[in-house]
Amino acid sequence: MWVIGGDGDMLSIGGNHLIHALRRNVNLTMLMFNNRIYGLTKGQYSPTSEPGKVTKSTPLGSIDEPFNPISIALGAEATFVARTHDMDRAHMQEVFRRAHAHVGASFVEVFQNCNVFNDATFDELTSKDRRADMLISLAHGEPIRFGAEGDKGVAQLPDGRLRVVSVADVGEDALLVHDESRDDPGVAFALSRLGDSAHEATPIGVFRDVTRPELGAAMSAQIVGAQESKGRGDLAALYRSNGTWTIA
Ligand SMILES: Cc1ncc(C[n+]2csc(CCOP(=O)(O)OP(=O)(O)O)c2C)c(N)n1
Ligand SMILES: [Mg+2]
Repeated sequence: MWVIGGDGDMLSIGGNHLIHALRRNVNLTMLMFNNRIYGLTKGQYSPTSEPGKVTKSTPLGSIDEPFNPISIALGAEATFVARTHDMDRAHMQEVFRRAHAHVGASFVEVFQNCNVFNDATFDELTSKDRRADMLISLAHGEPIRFGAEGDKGVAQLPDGRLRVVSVADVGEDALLVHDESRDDPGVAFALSRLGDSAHEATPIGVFRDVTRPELGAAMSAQIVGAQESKGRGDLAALYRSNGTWTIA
């Protein structure tokens, strides 16, 4: 089952449902189209609008700290977390295909332009001429490297933070090797904090892909187990069991 929503729907209006669907690993493929605005209702600020954003509901500029959707998903114990963007159909298809193949909850943030109410919000990252230098494409098992000439990369500092580096300065061996399957979400979280604005190099691709029992299967197994050990339930007997009272 696919769940398609916006940044407003999934992080604000239905934010509670998103985090618990992720935590419980419900078998849903969730695509969150992030245009950093409430588009359908004609241009109010959203949980991903940048500080200072002037909209119809923030005429003096937003004073809210925005959410980072990938950080939220990782913090909510999501088992599959990825990001793609609307200017690269091949990348989008591949990420959607992998999200759908994942068993359990998968969350995909899609950077999406809203040409009516928030035009060009991701242009610095996704436009054809900027993409190579501004999007850090994550590939499992490979050193994280990007730039038109492959001259930039991501390295981990001794204190755990990640930093964009020049490969010529640090050498290829110093680059972080991407591993989607790390049990600990710490490195994926640090990756989600890289480029935490639309003006800095920003990772795209799969941040995390791990296996955990999916809610529906786990619940079915529990019911089958209960039936095997206790026999079929008797609803009428349950109604008349101890916890009932007669109100005079
Ligand atoms: C519970 C609830 N509150 C408010 C609305 C009204 N509403 C419909 S769409 C929307 C904003 C959606 O913004 P977003 O999810 O970012 O989607 P976009 O239109 O930008 O793609 C709102 C507030 C609603 N449909 N349901
Ligand atoms: Mg929106």
